[in-house]
Amino acid sequence: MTRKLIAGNWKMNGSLADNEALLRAVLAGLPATPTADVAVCVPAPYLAQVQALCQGTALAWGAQDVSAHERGAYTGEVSAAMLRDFGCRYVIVGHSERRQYHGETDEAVAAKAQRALAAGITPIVCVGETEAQRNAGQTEAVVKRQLAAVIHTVGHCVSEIVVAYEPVWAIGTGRTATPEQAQAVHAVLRAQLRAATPSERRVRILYGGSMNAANAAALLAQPDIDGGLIGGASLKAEDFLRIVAAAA
Ligand code: 3PY
Repeated sequence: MTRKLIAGNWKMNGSLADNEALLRAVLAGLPATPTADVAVCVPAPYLAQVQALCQGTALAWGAQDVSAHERGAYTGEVSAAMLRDFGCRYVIVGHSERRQYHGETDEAVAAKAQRALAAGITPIVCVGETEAQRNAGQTEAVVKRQLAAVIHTVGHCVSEIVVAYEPVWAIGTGRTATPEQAQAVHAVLRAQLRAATPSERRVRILYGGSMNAANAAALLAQPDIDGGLIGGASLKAEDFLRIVAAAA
């Protein structure tokens, strides 16, 4: 069985004081050898702080975006090499908030995933349909198109990525896909990965979209759900730790 991954997505939240309190509480509650991989993806300015607090612990860390470019005149961008300098193991790419508010295309997301892989960082590639697309019966076509762009760009390295299925209608709304709805999409993604690589079982497919301490166990019990990308609940140590415990 694939080792599950529970990754927090702090989004644009935190302060030096709040981060320290949160991380100390998470680290205090985390077993020395957790049965799942655990990570937090934090705003870039706090990477040095998170690295200092988490180095040598069971808590890995990462970022929430990366530039598609290697270096140069790209004001405001953060490169994969910079993330590596700060010990990032993961970076989220293609979160729907970036696709929606920053116009990120499937191709741009794929280029970011490739940059991360080239720097030895695991991209957590987000895919997911809007409510209108679900209602129009397009869920499968949308997530397959989004993942296909990444597979096409990264080739055999697809076995090194993590995929996160995040239905857009379940992000920041408090609504969650039912375990059956999520599993159905995860099975589609699994089949697509199987066709792309013989190492498809190495690819973890996380569920994201209002996963919380109350619904985590049922979602994580599904055969093709290999972990969670956790939004709001990752900002409360107790809730985050309960989700980690549910991934055992
Ligand atoms: C959410 O849970 O709302 C997320 O967007 C996780 O990435």
